[in-house]
Amino acid sequence: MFEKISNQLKKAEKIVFVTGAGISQESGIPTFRGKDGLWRKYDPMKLATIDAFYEDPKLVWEWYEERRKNILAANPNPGHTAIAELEKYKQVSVLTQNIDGLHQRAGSTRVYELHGSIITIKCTVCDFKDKIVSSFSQLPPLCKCGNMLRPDVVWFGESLPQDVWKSAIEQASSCDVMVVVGTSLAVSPANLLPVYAKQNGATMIEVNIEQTPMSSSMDISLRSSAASTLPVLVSTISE
Ligand code: BV8
Ligand code: ZN
Repeated sequence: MFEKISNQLKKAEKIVFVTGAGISQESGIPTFRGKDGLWRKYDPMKLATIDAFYEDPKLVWEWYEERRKNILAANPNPGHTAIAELEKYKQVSVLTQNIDGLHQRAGSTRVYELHGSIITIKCTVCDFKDKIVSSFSQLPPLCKCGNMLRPDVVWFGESLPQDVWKSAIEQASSCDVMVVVGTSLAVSPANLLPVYAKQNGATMIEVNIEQTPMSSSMDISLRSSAASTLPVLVSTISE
């Protein structure tokens, strides 16, 4: 599977992963655009935008609470654990578009959440921010200051957290190997990260059950699943 680049993999010091909803699919979390896609049932522009939130905060909160319950009941899969395991052998960073926290639960210690986190909430007005520890008695939940709380995620039309985005560009621009896993690369600016890595001469690997716009510019693009492929990648590197 990785024979042709096993030397680059063994020599590599810094490996950066860019992950999307596809890496959590085998944990039972629906992807956005696949056949089981979340957005088959819901219209993304209807729910994952600030306008949608102010138009119908209860509906948007119900969507996130349904997803949060699903995520809390899910477990990391062998794809997540392989990436965490690789930290024993290499310097590893994970630039994830996912808000499910499964990389951290699998043991990864350097995770950049480009689109925020479903287990954190923040106030729409004051600077209150906290982890969600239980379910809410009412939706939308209110802050002590009286204003509505919202999920601490990045909605369409909102910019990514500047510090996270800056670090993500630094990581992508300074890695020896980039592994792009389970993302359709449909959403910007996250989909620029593989371009930064390629521009800086990284060895490019893609693991995705479908073709993506960058498949043809990868050194290796595997049409296979994250949970079955990433453990093979790690054993190739750690041999
Ligand atoms: C910004 C958090 C600017 C919330 C998400 C037109 C109109 C409006 C906006 C735009 C527009 N054109 C461009 C834009 C910009 C927009 C954008 O890119 N839109 C797209 C849809 C065209 N981007 C933004 O708005 C971003 N902000 O640009 O700000 C700005 C600048 C300055 C000042 C102000 C503003 C913000 C984008 C973040 C949006 N939030 N999520 C939530 O999750 O609820 S995006 C959402 O999509 C998720 O984060 C998700 O991760 C992300 C991308 O999807 P993927 O992860 O790639 O998932 P997908 O289902 O698409 O693909 C899964 C892949 O895995 C598939 O290829 C599948 O085949 C594969 N797969 C499936 N199973 C497996 C597998 N692979 C391996 N193994 C498996 N088992
Ligand atoms: Zn407040």
